Amino acid sequence: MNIKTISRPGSPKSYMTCHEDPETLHIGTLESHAYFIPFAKGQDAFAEREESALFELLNGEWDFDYYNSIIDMPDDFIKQGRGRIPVPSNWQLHGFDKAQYTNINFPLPYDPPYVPDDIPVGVYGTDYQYSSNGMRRILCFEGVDSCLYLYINGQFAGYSQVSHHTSEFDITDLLHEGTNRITAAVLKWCDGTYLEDQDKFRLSGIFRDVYMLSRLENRLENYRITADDQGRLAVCATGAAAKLRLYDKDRLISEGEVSEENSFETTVENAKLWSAESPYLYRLEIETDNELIGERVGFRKVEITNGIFKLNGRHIKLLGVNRHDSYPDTGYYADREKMRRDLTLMKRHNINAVRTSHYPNAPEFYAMCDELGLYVIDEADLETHGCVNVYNDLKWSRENSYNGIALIAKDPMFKTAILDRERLLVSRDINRPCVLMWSLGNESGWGENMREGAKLIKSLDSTRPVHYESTHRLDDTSDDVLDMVSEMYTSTEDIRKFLDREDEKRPFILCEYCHAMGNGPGDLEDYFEVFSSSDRLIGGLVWEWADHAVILGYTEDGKPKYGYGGDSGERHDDGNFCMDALCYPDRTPHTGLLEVGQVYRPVRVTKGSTADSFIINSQLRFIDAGEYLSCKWEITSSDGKMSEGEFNFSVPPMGSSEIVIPEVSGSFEKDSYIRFIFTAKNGYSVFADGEEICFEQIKIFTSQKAISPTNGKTPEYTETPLEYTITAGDKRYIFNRRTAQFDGIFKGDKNILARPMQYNFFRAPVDNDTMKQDWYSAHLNDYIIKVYETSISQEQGCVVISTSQSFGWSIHQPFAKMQAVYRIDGSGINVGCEAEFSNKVELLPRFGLRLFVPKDYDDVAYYGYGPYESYIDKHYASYVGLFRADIADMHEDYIRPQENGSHYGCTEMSVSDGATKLTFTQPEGFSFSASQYTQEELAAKRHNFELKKCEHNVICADFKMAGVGSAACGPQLADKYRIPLPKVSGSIRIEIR
Ligand code: IPT
Repeated sequence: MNIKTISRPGSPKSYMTCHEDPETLHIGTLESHAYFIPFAKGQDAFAEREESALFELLNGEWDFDYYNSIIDMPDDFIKQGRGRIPVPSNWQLHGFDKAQYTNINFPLPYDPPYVPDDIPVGVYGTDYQYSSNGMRRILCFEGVDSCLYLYINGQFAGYSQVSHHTSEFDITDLLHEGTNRITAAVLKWCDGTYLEDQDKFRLSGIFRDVYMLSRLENRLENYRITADDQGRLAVCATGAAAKLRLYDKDRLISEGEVSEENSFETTVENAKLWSAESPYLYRLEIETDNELIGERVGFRKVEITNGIFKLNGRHIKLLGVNRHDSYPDTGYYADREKMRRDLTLMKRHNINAVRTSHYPNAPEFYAMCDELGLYVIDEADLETHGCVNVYNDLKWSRENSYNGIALIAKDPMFKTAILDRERLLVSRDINRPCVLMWSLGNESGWGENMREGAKLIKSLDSTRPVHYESTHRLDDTSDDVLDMVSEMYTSTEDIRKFLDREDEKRPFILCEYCHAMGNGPGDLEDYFEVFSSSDRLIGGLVWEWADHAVILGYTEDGKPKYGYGGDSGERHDDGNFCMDALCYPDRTPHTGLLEVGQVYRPVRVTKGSTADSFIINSQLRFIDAGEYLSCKWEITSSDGKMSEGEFNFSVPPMGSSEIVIPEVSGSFEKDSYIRFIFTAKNGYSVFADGEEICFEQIKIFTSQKAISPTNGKTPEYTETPLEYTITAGDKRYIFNRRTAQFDGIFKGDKNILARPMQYNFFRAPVDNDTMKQDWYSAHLNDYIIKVYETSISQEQGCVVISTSQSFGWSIHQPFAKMQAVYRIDGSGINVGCEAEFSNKVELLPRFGLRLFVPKDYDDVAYYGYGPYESYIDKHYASYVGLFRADIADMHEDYIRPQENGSHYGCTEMSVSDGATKLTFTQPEGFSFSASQYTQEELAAKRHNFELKKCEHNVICADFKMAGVGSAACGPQLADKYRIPLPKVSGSIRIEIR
């Protein structure tokens, strides 16, 4: 049913014919131009835009009518106004319609340019007071999903789509003195929806600021600023002529005029250049007859020479992150405070680049990146990912089936729309120094339309390279118009292979890597190492910045209950794939972000040429790290701190400098480490002076290793057919011969074991454990024990129990067979075991012991990687030290519960109830976790707020724990982070004191 046939001719509804017409993208809008906000003369043009006398913010409560279907929207919808909604917002977060989380799949039938007849519509209305003063009124929407029909006093004023772009309407001719009615009918879907298939909650409405500008008919329409690394500034303009004044802080350094005929050019001697490390900005005042505009200018040059990406003549690495506009409370809306919070948090974790995945952000975002110093990959509002499933038949084995993604990229129907999106991107953000490259979009395949898009961008801006991940295509359209090769989730080995390619001279970027879903990523340092191996590698951007969530309600203690795909009753959804980030939805850092902060650190320390010397290697490209960083050091062992000191240093950009710490040559008995702790000074980045930025820990002494010798008097034992009882002073052990498990470990008459001590092969799958089904099939989580043999004897001061057993379930052979020996002495047990796993276990998550202890065993102390959760491949934010924690604080509260809180590289761990202490030691290192939740509970629940605490505390002492990797959307866990199979042995000492 066409909208035309259901509405009265002449009614406002009869104008609604654009949203299924891919050639009609904007009606009544001004030509797109560089973003700026004019101020009145005499004002401070560098103030926040709300200060401008020519700017009226129209945000606030608007009238709102929601219709499930455009068909049911009455002809006189303009006169309605029953409900209210905040502008900006997304209507799904205000009780209308529901949020849908879909990643790749289109949220509507693929039938372009058509969309379903029953399109949900939100009709927004507000009043605007007008009194004529010779100025035009320009109504600006910075973001509306998916399109809007605009009416002023009931008269059709225009139409626009492209959700993440500014649409400006000169509405003056439709205004009358006094109260005027602005109505925006926003449709949930339009033909543009096929081009906005980004992996996100699908939300609708006016989601960015709305404002009115008052400007003269003859006005400055657009201007272009270029400022390079030689201090050359050029400004050209269209519309009115303007006077220009360039300031360095408050000092006027150059002035002149620009007009349509004459551009302005000047050279600043010894210009201070802009970079993420030193985001120096000059101020340019642009003055016309009645307006003043404040621009911040950064002198810098981006280039690619000989396959090397450079800023200001130096190769830089982008150590970045992908960021979506996504907030549980405000949906797609990021106000200035939220943007600043995100960007500051990035800077605090040494991130230097952000890709605006996968659409342009609000204009003010870029001003903040200029100011704070972040390199931006600015991406067009374009993703057609769902074509993958449209094009392909159901046989997923088909070779190159992913190429179907390029369906729209080569479809002439969408050429105009794709070019429109590229033009809008460049024209709005062209003056921003932070934008180092343009990105054509995401996951839309390669084809003629994309090629034309790249060419268009190059014609609009020759000063920045063009980025796009063009891997998949349906024809042989060349991608030689792209300035770099971009891939996502490529393994480190394949990146190394790229470097060997003879046929490819362009640099390489990983526009997405280290999928940070849940407990991960575990391969950041490996990627950093590869990035550092060649200047042909531009670097990479972690996927992604913040978990996307909706708030389902609140817990009794007032915490939001976060929901994800499937929690809103969607027709189809992609579950928790939107929880794949470095921050929780409220921007509390995941431990993954702490890892990023450490891996992306500005300085690294390595051992020097003599035993007591070290080399500080700077990762910075433009500033002397010593000017902004101080260093403290401390030498520690499991006995604590042995010496400490501090020093200042100087290290040229990308250079190194050697320092000597004589204390390192002292004599040590135990494993000893030196830790260099770098703190900020002289206002480094966003850090407060004295604040810790990063550290480096280096082992300086390795002691001889031996499990502690046996202690005390030889214990006594008794045996029955089903049980061994061992007595050692006030300790008593009950060993169950039927299960080959200790049922009891008594100190006095108190049993420390609330359940039998068991072997543990399972962990609550982390999101990256993509092989978890194999674990369930093998029944690693709920095995049956078969005991072949048990024996007991007294040997060398110990009681020795030997067992032979297996672990399995129905259907298959046992997944593991094991021989174990327990040597019990006066103060504890030395556990030793050797297991051989069957072909049903390809990747073993863990191998260790699990003990359930009474609740009052809650005081945990350990010597190993802390204070954060740590794994073999995810321990860079942690260091080896002595830590103490309450068990309640050792849980990392992932929204979809999963394995968490482990500590890697421990040589000792103890848990105590204040009177008795249970201590585990293994000088070669082990992992442990101490938790109030069982792995079964963590594995079973979809949300953190559903978790029930176990009636006991759960101690897992793991001989080995597999790495966490980033396989949810990346390469499989590297061999070096797996538990080597099929034969694995484990040993640990357990003492009871
Ligand atoms: C990649 C997308 O580009 C990104 O938007 C996000 O969806 C990510 O995956 C998964 O979280 S595409 C992937 C199929 C390689």
